[in-house]
Amino acid sequence: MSHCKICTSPTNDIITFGGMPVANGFINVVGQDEFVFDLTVSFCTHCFMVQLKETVPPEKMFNDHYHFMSSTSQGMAVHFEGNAKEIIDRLAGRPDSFVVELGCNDGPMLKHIAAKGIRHLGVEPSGNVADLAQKNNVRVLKEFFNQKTAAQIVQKDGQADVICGSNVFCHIEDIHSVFTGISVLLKEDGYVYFEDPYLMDIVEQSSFDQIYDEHVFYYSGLSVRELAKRHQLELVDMVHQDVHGGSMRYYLKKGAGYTVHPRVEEFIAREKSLKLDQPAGYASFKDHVNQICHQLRHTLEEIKHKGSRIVGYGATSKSTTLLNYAKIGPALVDYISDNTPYKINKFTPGMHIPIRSYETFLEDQPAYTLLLAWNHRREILEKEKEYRRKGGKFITFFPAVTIE
Ligand code: DWN
Repeated sequence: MSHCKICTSPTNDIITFGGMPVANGFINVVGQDEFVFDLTVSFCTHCFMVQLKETVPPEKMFNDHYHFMSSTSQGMAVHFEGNAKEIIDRLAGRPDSFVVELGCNDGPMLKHIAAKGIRHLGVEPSGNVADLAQKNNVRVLKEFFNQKTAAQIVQKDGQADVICGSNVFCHIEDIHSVFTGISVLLKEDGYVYFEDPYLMDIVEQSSFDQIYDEHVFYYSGLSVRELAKRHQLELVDMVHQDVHGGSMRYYLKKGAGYTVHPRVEEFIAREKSLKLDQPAGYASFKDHVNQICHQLRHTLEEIKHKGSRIVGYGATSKSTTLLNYAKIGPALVDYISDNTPYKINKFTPGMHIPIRSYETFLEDQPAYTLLLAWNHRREILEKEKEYRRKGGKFITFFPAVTIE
């Protein structure tokens, strides 16, 4: 029996994927040692948090060889610029404001804050991406964020008007230390926002590839409201984001008694109508996941049987779960094209599919392309109009396998 990382109550398992390598553990040579852990997701009936049962030490995931760069997607660049604009608008009229972003990656959001001359700090433990942020004129502290780092920041820069994080809060197992840090760092009238993949989207689409080592928590309005209360914060708004397969942005303020936007109750009511506050809401998830894996393997095998070639598009972190659980390797997918220089000529964790440059894909024009970066579907289909015009087809798989 395992216990909730938030409230220590016993948890119920939702699905087990078995032994899984770390999602960004791309290897240089096949045969190289790979760290494997048991990937299981569980649910706490007491505080409603969906979470990984076994976790990987943060240093094994976020280090000087982190493979994911936020700026690889044009769509996300636009999204982060929008986030920066919202902060700039909200801070208008507040003198000498200070913005802190946790996990700023290579700086796609903070570079816009920096360009406006607003005081800011990115807290980023992955040294290689932090260096890139600095090249974008972003001020960075290369550390994990917690109470101690928060106190250091306050001593040097004072308290923050805004503390934010995109695709970061769900990565941190010791989330209590982050919230304790927030209570130290945030001004009384400041606000926090964070956005992460939304549990309701994951359950509704069965998008199980969002489940991997880096994603320790799968947040909902139900769980965030409880977590916030424990740290004397109030969930005051929720805004759905059409990125990364469906994300939710949560806004929190210090204390209680604020006017809470009616959207919060509406989202929580929808979550309850799907029974995400009880084990019944997760009962069919495993069957849906297994159906998708079966259908996808069958589709790929049929295509290969007919003599066509398949390549992958986007060596995503999330595809580690899909490829390993559905047992999709180089016998089905020749290679995966990716635009991250750091990933080229490496092999995917566990299934060892080679990664090739985008130029390879363009020259190759394979008949079928498995869209592993399905969360960037709109952007990629737009970019690959010519490939499709010439007859190339994309295969997607959530909520069901589709060829388009
Ligand atoms: O939370 C996380 C999310 C936000 O980012 C992290 N834990 C790690 C990472 O997850 P991911 O690797 O699954 O994210 P993406 O954004 O789905 O990765 C897209 C991959 O596809 C990148 O390697 C870049 C590549 N790509 C490409 O080759 N051509 C992406 C686009 C849009 C393209 O046109």
